[in-house]
Amino acid sequence: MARRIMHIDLDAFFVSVEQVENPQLKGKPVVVGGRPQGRGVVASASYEARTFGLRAGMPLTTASRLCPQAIFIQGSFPKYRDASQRFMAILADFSPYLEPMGLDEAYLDATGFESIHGSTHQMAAKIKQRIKDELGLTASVGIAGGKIVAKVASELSKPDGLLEVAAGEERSFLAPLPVARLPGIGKKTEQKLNSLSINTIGKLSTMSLSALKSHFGASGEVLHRFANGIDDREVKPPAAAKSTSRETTFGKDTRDRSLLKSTLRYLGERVGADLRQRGKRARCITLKLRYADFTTITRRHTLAQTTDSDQTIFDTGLGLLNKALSEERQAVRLIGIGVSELVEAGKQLDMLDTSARRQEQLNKAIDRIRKKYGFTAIQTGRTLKLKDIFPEDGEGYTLQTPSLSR
Ligand code: TTP
Ligand code: MG
Repeated sequence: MARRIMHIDLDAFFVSVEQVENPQLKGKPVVVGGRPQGRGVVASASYEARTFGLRAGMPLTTASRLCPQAIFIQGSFPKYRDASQRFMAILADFSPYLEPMGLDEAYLDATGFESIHGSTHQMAAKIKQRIKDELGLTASVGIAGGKIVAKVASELSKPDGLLEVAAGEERSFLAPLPVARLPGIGKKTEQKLNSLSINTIGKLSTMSLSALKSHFGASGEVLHRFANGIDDREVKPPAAAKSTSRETTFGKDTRDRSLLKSTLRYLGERVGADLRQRGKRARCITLKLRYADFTTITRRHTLAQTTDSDQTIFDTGLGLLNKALSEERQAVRLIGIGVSELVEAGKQLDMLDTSARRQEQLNKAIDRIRKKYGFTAIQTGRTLKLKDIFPEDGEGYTLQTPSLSR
């Protein structure tokens, strides 16, 4: 049976959630990302804002210059996470073969579901209707024989679109489109292709495999398949995350060690809470720093024993931070901490080690209080310092990029 793969992506997701909450924002140029003079970037722009050239990833200062009348919203991650969960739950009602990609998009394998809904097209229309009725959001859906063409189709149909590419028509559907439309082709690859006078996907599909490999190495083969509309990748339920991390950009580049430490402590506690909630322990701790000139470094440390303790995450991160700062004189723009090499928590704790046991009990008690009263209800002396710097919203501090603070 020919495969029918759907790609579903919500339109202007963060902005649309804000518009549902506050209908006065509908039909206007709206940006979620932060204050217009802030240092962040546009996370999401309404389609009205896009007519002024605004795009995700654009510095907010540029956005406000191009469109001074735009309404800038800080946003709030928990709200988008909730909407995302409700969106995914609707999709799961239609097919168990579901692969979420980030918050607002997913692939769904609809092969064999035609008879239930009349056609795959009608199934997609029903999905869109439920998203509209229950969330007040519009989605765009692409349908094709494989993931890559389904995704190109949904993007092409935006906003509020529905585009089906008939079986066998994948290659001719892609042919007239510019190469940049093919997912995976970034600015660099696009420029290189254009310099070879390859401007359309059709032209790309006629390039020989050996020529593509000589220009792009191993990814040349993938380019060749995708340009020809060939994509056998299955729709797979997501594997459990293999790592977790938190990071933030400072309002001003800083050399203040005590601020760096406090922020590291706070981010480390969020990572620790995340680990414990998922019943995991980690063996590897990674510190990330971005300096004023945008140079970014990561430093990792592998522990002798796995951990889920805030104290160990912080102590290890602090060791890495002190070492990094002794090697570099520049001010710090961004700091982050993460854990990886995760294992099931189980009973790996060395029970002879009473200090480890005490730490575990302490972390559990803290998690319980936070669950009930919010993350900042209980704090170490170190993170209290952040009170003067970052706003709180009950769920925790709102760091530099509010729409992504979690
Ligand atoms: P997208 O689906 O790429 O963008 P979108 O939903 O805002 O707009 P479109 O109609 O084109 O799909 O990303 C989904 C959300 O992810 C977006 O609303 C905000 C967030 N996001 C960022 O935070 N930073 C980014 O650079 C991008 C691209 C998205
Ligand atoms: Mg989207």
